[in-house]
Amino acid sequence: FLMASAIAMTAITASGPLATVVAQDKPVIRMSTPASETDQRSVALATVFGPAIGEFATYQPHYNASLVPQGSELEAIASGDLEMSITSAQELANFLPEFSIFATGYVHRSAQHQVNVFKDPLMDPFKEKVESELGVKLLAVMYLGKRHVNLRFPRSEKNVMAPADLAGVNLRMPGSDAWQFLGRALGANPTPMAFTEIYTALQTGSVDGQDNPLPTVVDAKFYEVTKQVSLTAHLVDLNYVAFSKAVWDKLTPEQQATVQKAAEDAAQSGREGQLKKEDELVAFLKEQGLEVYEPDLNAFRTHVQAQYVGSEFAKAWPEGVLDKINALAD
Ligand code: KDO
Repeated sequence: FLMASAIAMTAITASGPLATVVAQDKPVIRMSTPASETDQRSVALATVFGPAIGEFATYQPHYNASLVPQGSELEAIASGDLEMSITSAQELANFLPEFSIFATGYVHRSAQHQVNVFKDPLMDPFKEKVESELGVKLLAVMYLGKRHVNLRFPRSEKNVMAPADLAGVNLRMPGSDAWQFLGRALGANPTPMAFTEIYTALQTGSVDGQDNPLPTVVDAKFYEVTKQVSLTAHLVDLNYVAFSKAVWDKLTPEQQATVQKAAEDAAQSGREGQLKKEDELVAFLKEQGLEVYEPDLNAFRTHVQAQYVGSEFAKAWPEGVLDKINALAD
């Protein structure tokens, strides 16, 4: 960007094409997500991350998967068609199977536990592999929230207290193996589907339910087309702030430090916003007429954990990492 400022200085006295070169020279950081503009992660990135890097780069968010379809963001970054996304461990596991450990039911216990894990040295080999194999830097961990089972049926028709109660329930889960496995481990019949299609699928009954944290149930208005939430908390879910390594490598060390801090600050702000909403929204959902209740958590935890033992996923986990994660629980 030294060059950019040299051009900029020339441009003060120049006009025409050179001025255009200057305008384009500040890199545009396109961020694509299936999330809406009002999602807490989107809000945090737009209000904290974007302004913090504004001096040397332009943050350009694309919501509702309008730029890149859900699940294709990492390939888009690798091929230079995208600079940033909020990716999931499940998406990373498509390329690097060991990431399924962070997508496993009942492993992370809380938002703070996610931060402890992300900052621990256990994470270094994971981060390095994402960089060297996918050309992506994982800058920070964002809190999505505790995922619960959200169904179209009233509780009188389907009372979800234990995994057996989900037998035959057509549960929309995001479209990757790690997600589908989790759906089956819960006892349901998982159906892969993009996030942006859920509302209509619930409305028309082509699925019986979906799983997401309460802030998403409210933000995406799923409560308008569902009748109950069983608070299974089967996944304390996260996203990573994913940034193009090719773009990163062109930044000065000062700019890199600014981007790093901006991502961490945005993640912190988003985490606070999301936790606050999770607390408040049970009451809101009840006001909307939904039944919100706690199932037998022990039954769910035991059943889900048992499905992972000896699974193809567990075989990909590096030795000792699960114990380290467990030891970092707050
Ligand atoms: C979803 O598709 O259910 C999911 O919650 C998966 C997450 O990894 C994340 O991509 C999220 O959707 C989107 O950001 C929309 O909130």
